[in-house]
Amino acid sequence: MKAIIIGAGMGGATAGIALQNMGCRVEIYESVREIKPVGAAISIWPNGVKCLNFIGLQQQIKTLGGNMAAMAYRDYRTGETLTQFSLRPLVERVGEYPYPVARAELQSLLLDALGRERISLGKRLVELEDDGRQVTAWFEDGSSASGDLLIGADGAHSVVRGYVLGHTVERRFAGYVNWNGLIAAENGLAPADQWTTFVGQGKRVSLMPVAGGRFYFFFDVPLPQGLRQRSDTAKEDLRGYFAGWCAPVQRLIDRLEPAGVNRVEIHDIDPLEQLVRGRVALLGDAGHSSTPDIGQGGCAAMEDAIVLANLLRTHSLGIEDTLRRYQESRRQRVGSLVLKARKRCDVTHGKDPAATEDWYRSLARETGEHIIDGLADTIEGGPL
Ligand code: URC
Repeated sequence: MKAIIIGAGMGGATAGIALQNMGCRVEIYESVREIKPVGAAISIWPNGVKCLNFIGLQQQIKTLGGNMAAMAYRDYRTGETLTQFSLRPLVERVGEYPYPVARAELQSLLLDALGRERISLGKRLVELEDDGRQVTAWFEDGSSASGDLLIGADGAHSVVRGYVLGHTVERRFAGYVNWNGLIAAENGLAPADQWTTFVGQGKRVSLMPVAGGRFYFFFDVPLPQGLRQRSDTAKEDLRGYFAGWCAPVQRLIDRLEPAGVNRVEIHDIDPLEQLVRGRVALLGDAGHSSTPDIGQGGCAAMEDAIVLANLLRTHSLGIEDTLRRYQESRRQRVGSLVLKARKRCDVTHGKDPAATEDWYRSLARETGEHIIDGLADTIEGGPL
């Protein structure tokens, strides 16, 4: 069997490794000339970690992952702790640790495991054809590639999605802007082994431990789309939005290197009815584009990859049949993750200010159980 994969991001690379592990030939085509992941870091929750374990990267992910032993919410103005609790009960319940990781390091790990020679860069997909026996992809440079199946792992702006659905879909602006990056951990910011989030005014500032004594930080601010702000004005912009916030937040802004800060207008896409057409399947953001509010975008892409590879290995009624089974096994799961993230997004970012105030009050009563239940529920919905 030969698979053509469009896109060498997390989902495409994980699918490539999983398929190679089962003896499938894999060719990956990536539109950009240099792979630069969006976002400085990403949380790999235990459902995602299990997918990496499954494809043989258990030791490697452990090394890249931060030690996130605890979780805390703090009041934006006073810095007072609203709730703080160990994540150990979560780990014991689901059987694996969560690992926040630097995106570039994860990407590099995946590409090395895959074999970089499998990837052709600068290949922008322009057309697809499925003749019932083979799928052929044509690229902007006039070249083409054929295989028994094609996986569209070409991200939120997927071209393959248009082919599968027969129409284009609009991304939905989620109503907030996210600034993110990596910074050296220090106690003046937050404890180095804790995921700490400052909340207030429908905004948040979050610090997650990543290996190498670093934090992944992100700032969320409800804002309209299309403001004329750039990453290099991040410091001034954030000083304005977070005026009056407590000392650790001011310290974080002071320490930022604007060149390393990403500014992202957050979008998602309504859950899709269809993830496959004939011999073509959507995977990752191409098939379900989520806000980052439950940290499941990358995890869901990796789940897709291992489910698809497993079905291809264990079923024999033909590619089309297997892809339909993939769609049936994934559609509900990925749709529910998109909607769960959207719901959390709205509560966190003050869409209904009364609901957000209720949430702040509930954090002051939280002992960890409710939050861990929510996290475990999401994690246990995964395939492993
Ligand atoms: N939860 C996460 C979030 N990760 O696990 C993450 C969030 N990354 O709410 N937001 C973000 O940018």
